[in-house]
Amino acid sequence: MYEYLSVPDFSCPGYLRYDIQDFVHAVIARYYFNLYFGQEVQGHITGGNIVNKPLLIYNVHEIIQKTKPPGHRKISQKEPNMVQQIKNEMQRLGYKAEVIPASYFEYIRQDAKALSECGFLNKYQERLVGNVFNFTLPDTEVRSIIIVASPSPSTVMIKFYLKGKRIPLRIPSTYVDYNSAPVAMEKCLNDLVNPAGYHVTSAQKLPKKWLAVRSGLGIYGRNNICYVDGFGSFATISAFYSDIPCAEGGLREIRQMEECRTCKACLNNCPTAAIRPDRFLVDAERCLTYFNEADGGHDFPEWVDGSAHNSVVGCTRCQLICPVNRKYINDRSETFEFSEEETGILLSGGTFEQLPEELAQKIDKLNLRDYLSALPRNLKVLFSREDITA
Ligand code: B12
Ligand code: SF4
Ligand code: SF4
Repeated sequence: MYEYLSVPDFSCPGYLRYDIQDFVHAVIARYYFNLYFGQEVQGHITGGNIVNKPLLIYNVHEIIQKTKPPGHRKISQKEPNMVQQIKNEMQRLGYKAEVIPASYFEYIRQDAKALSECGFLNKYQERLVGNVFNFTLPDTEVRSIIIVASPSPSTVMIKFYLKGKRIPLRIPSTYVDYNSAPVAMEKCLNDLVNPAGYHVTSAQKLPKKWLAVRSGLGIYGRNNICYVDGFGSFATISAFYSDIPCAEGGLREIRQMEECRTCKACLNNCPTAAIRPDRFLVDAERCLTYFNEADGGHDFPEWVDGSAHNSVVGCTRCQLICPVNRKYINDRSETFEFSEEETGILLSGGTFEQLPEELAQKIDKLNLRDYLSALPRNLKVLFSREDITA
């Protein structure tokens, strides 16, 4: 029986009998099995009965020809001192960090290529992987990539006042610190490494969740979100280029949490069926967040039920229901309020420059500036659930 996570030692990959015989091949095959077919295929890989074997073998061989991933070895303990100092300092500040050598960038690039060729990406994801991410290293000297996870409150509460009613609404984890966390971390890192002559710069255009999982910082949940020990999925992930030397070690395989084997809570609680039972990759074009982060020129599709909406922007359904997250629920106690007048201004859809100063400050503190044009549409649908027509 093929066990995705419980094979304790990959040096005994008896579960793959075909052309895949050695350690490295088995590790890659395991990864691509899951990439292409999702974990539902596990039960089919008994007695050599591989679903769509030709496709798998073809892909595995093609990938082996092009890359020789370093496999699933623990990152070397003999890392240069600075790398260890970074990890220690981040830990001291309540964050978690991993550092991978820039030479591994090629494997990340290959992952991206394999992913875009797997045939399961929708147009949006194809655009992300093909055009939005930038897999070209900057011209400055880059020797390593630092990936940092910082805890984020599970939700932030906002109270809106409208037509004499008080309407409490949520903002999900990671929105309020999406921009501020990388800036704060870049500063901390530079304060630490600059005296030794090293530099750190933000790497916004890298696939951060992916780097977090491949570097060993986190692990996927069925909801496609990255879980970090000590934070659950309530973690903002930031990535940085640096000129700090980093020992070669191992990239981790793409893994899913043990807990997901016997749980489908996120799948069942997803209001738009974006989490699919037949494969791992989330259907991003069905995710509520995809619709409510879009600017106000886009209406919600008719098939999205009114009861699906739950947050000012984004969605909390697949995270708040997760049993692994239970012990990390730490909604931010500070509550933000928007008066009747301020709520009215937000509903009218003005630009940031048109906002009164106090309102502009609140919007910035909540990091909602990028979503200003989305707010009238999002708030109207949420208010209508309270029987208030905005
Ligand atoms: C584009 C984007 C979106 C899009 C598309 C999401 C998507 N899944 O593609 C939309 C708008 C829908 C979105 C929604 C959300 N997002 Co978003 N998003 C991003 C962004 C910019 C890129 C994500 C990406 O790489 N997509 C491409 C797909 C192909 O990558 P992937 O999902 O990792 O795919 C991998 C897995 O599917 C895996 N895989 C495939 N098969 C299998 C099989 C098995 C068994 C396993 C284990 C793995 C596996 O392989 C793929 C490649 O490695 C990142 C920031 C960044 N620069 O990285 C934030 C980011 C991923 N988002 C984030 C968050 C918080 C969210 C939301 C929770 C927001 C919310 N509350 O509403 C939702 C969650 C939706 C969900 N369930 O995934 C955080 C995640 C933090 C974390 N702890 O993981 C990030 C990292 C932002 C940040 N800096 O913190 N997001
Ligand atoms: S809700 Fe269940 S299946 Fe979904 S990520 Fe959490 S443990 Fe995994
Ligand atoms: S964020 Fe909401 S819509 Fe998107 S996958 Fe999670 S539960 Fe589904």
